[in-house]
Amino acid sequence: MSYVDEVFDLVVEKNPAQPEFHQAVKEVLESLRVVIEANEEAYRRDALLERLVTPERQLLFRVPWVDDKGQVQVNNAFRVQFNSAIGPYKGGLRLHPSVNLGIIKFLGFEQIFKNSLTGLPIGGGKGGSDFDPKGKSDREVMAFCQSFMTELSKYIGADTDVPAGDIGTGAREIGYMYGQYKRIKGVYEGVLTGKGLSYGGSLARTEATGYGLLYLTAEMLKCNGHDINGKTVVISGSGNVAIYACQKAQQLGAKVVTVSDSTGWVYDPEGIDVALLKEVKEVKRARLTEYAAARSSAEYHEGRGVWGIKCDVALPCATQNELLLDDAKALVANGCIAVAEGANMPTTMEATEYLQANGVLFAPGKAANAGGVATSALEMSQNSERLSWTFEEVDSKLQNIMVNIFHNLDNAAKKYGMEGNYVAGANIAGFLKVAEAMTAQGIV
Ligand code: NDP
Ligand code: 2IT
Repeated sequence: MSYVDEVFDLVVEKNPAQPEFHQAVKEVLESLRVVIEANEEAYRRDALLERLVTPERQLLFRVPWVDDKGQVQVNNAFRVQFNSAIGPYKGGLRLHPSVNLGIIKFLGFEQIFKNSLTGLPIGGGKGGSDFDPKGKSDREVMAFCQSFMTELSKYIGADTDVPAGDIGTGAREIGYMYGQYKRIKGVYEGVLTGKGLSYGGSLARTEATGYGLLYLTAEMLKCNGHDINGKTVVISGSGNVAIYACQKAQQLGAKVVTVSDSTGWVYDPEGIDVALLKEVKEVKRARLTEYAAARSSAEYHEGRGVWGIKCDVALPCATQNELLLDDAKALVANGCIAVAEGANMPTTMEATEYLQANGVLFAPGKAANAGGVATSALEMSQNSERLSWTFEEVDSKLQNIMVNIFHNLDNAAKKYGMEGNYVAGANIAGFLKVAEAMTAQGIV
């Protein structure tokens, strides 16, 4: 049996009931076959793949907190410190009822390669909890965040592990967590990114994932003879990534006609009104029904459905496995030319393969959404030098990073005989740097 297949079987055997983790590992290992085969003897001797798929450290802890009625609640929490070969662990914290160890491991594993692709010195990690911020009062969210950080603070630091936002963790949650870390440790350091601008945050971090997604998508289109200007775009999600993807798409001359949330979706043929979307989602924390109620051109539909709308470009920006084979078929039938993943692993493997087989340009999340973590690394740099850069400075660095990422994965795909396969290109380019660092550092 090949080394890749042996290691994949081992992952399934040793990590039962973690399907998302298996899926993430399978996608990476499949596209690494050609690289692994070329170095098989050395990699096998060093158990390089076994070490790569096994987190350096996994923290599991309980988070007790008191709700507004005086009732004690208990949540499960996780921090997976996956790989520190090229820098301190770096990656977000997800707060969502669906969070479990397998979800955090899939996200942490993806983060290793994503962070490598940014070209910046950050290792891979991820964390979170099954706490649901939805419907909780600010006081309850603070109680949870303080209790969560009381335990997490023992394991993180500006030079060891630097968490940030993800689903359910935005500016409010980062603020409460930062306050508690500072209080417990007595140090003012860049231990979290995505901080508020008044206490060490970076300009453009809020916008970075969505903006970066569009910078990479525009470059991919350009290099394949298309122009983002004038394209019709469908977006799923209506959170941090979706909102700023929408904004930048419009700035680049595209028309975004859909957004969604966990209960329904909006079709707005006139183009999404970003100011209204921000008011509904960032200020009121309300449902998309409120967006539709306030805008006569918008239709609201229950359930899922954005991939059935005719478009040139599709940007999944909500969550994992939200774009399935039938959705891919609908996109192809409607003439879609490009899909770029704003979310982590939103497209199933069979949907990805169908899109690629039908000539759709496909940018995987670990490249396309890397602008968020890249700008987090820029926030770390600013914190270290105790300076703040202007919006334009950060944004122009972000643009360069995204354009470089695209060319790195394009070149890697070409070099290994898979021209146009950006999934393989991203996995190979991300892997090679980490593998070289792991090899140089010996058996650790
Ligand atoms: P937010 O919490 O800001 O928004 C998430 C959006 O996705 C909401 O509209 C939410 O709807 C929807 N959503 C979440 N879970 C589900 C679900 N199970 N089914 C349907 N819809 C769902 O998160 P972000 O925008 O930050 O994150 C979105 C994606 O992007 C995630 O995959 C995340 O890992 C990834 N990502 C985020 C980065 C960042 O910097 N924030 C960086 C790189 C990737 P509702 O409000 O109804 O729950
Ligand atoms: O998935 C991701 O890359 C993020 N949620 C951002 C991580 C970060 O450290 O900014």
